[in-house]
Amino acid sequence: ISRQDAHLSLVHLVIAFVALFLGAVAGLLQTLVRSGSITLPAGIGYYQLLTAHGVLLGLVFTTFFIIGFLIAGLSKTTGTLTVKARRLGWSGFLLMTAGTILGVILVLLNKATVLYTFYAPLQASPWFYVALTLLVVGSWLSGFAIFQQYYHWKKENKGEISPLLSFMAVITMLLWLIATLGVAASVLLQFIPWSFGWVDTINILLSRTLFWYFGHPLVYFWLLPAYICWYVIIPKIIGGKIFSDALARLSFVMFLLFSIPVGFHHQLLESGISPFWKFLQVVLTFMVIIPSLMTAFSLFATFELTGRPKGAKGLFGWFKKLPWKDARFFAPMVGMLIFIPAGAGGIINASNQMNQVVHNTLWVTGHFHLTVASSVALTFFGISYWLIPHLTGRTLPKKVHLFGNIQTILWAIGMFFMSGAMHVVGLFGAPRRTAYTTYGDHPDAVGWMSYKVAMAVGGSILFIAIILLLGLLSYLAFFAPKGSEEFPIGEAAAESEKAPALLENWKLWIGVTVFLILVAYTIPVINMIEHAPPGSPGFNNLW
Ligand code: HAS
Repeated sequence: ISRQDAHLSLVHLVIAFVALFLGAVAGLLQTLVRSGSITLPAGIGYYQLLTAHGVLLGLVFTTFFIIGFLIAGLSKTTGTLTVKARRLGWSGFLLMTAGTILGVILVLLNKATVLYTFYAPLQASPWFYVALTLLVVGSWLSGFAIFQQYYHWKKENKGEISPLLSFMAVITMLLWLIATLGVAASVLLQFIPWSFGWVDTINILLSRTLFWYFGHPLVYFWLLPAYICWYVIIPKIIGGKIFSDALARLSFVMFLLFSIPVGFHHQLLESGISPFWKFLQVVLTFMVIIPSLMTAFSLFATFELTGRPKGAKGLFGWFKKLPWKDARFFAPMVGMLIFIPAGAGGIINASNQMNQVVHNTLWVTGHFHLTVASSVALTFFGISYWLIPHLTGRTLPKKVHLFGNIQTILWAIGMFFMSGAMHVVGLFGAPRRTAYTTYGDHPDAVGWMSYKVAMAVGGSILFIAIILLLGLLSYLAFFAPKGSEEFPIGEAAAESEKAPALLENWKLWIGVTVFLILVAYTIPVINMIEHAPPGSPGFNNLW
């Protein structure tokens, strides 16, 4: 891609990996504290570290990586960015970076120890909410950059179906834009006036609802770029074709429709929301599982169709024909494999009765370390192995494949111990988000301790894996041999049907999305406003 676009993409990746490092340090320390292995010096708090870990990895690493990757992908598939798109991209980057720096400083100063969900009545410094606003508004500008470039391509190529990657990038950013409206409303209308002291109280139920209106699609904002890699990049790397362009687009459209009106599945144990609306949103949650099942089907089909011409026989003969030594493939593939149990865990969470058992336990923490911190993160690492040298004008040497694969294996082992222990001890009732405690030596809590130690061991292995990753990426950015590394983009199989233009009818899909959101949220939100219990004055002195 052009130097200017490479530069824009690269600056996003730099911030992403700095955040990954800082977030990993906070993660390592908090797991060691929690298991009772260390005590923190200098008045640093467990929840302060947990906030830094969640914000830096869940919000900063992901958002910057995703936008950097999508910008590069768009430049590759639709041509060099227009001046307007590039300007929007840079403005977005600068605002997001300013918000991130301000937010991280406040977390480090212990002025925003509210965890990444910033639930009221926990109250942060008002400037933390201002920082969040900058981050979100900045990301909107980046989204507009992507829309602008896509629109430009469509204008230049009237009547043609857009390149698959650019279509997927538009859906990802559209999803983000619609979802962040919830968090923007909550921050601007509730948190900022309340934390500056302009109003005395806050409607807690409404703020949590607006958070989860955003919080669930947030997880698909993380997932879709990984799916872009699985659908578009992986087929090229394994020497195959995309099974069906139309199926891939349809699954993305379904994510747009069904990933937003489902936030109540995070609030199944929240009083104040009537069971009918929870039921409706659980039904919609089961709808959003379908595009993932379609994705699994499509991936198996791609693997099999690629293996057959290479002589693969029998039901699983294709397995041996996959390029297991290629780090660009291996990391995302392990991510895919992990997504099978991770997705099953999500289906358990979404089932109302089972949610009563797992909600607010370490099981949920285990779930999201398999989904976002394994399937998504490993895919992002796999992308970085070729994207970084592509952007810096270098190549990916053979030995890096080997070390990259060691990195992936270390990650899988670390996660097996950490997330496995979280899942099991969660079923025994161990709550999430608690500092080291034995609850007055209660036998149950004492019984959880060995699992917490296993979590710390897994966390330490993950930390070593991060150091290895950052070493490899620095090598690729600064020291690898000069040259040009391929930006792999797959093509649809010749036998597959062309995607119908209907899939690019944005008015239709945005219309249906808005309709579903209104159905799922209007009455419950009116109820929350009308029957609001006395608001909370807020609590900022907990730690
Ligand atoms: Fe989740 C909580 C339900 C997916 C992330 N989730 C969370 C939280 C996070 C998170 C961060 O219903 C905690 C939030 C907090 O702080 O409180 N989740 C689901 C469901 C899915 C799901 C139904 N979650 C994700 C993804 C995430 C993520 C993806 C991040 C990226 N989740 C919940 C619920 C809760 C929840 C409740 C609230 C719990 C509570 O009470 O607090 C589904 O989307 C999952 C569908 C996935 C599948 C798997 C398809 C498999 C594929 C791979 C195929 C593999 C191949 C390789 C082809 C059905 C596509 C084969 C190769 C060979 C060689 C064999």
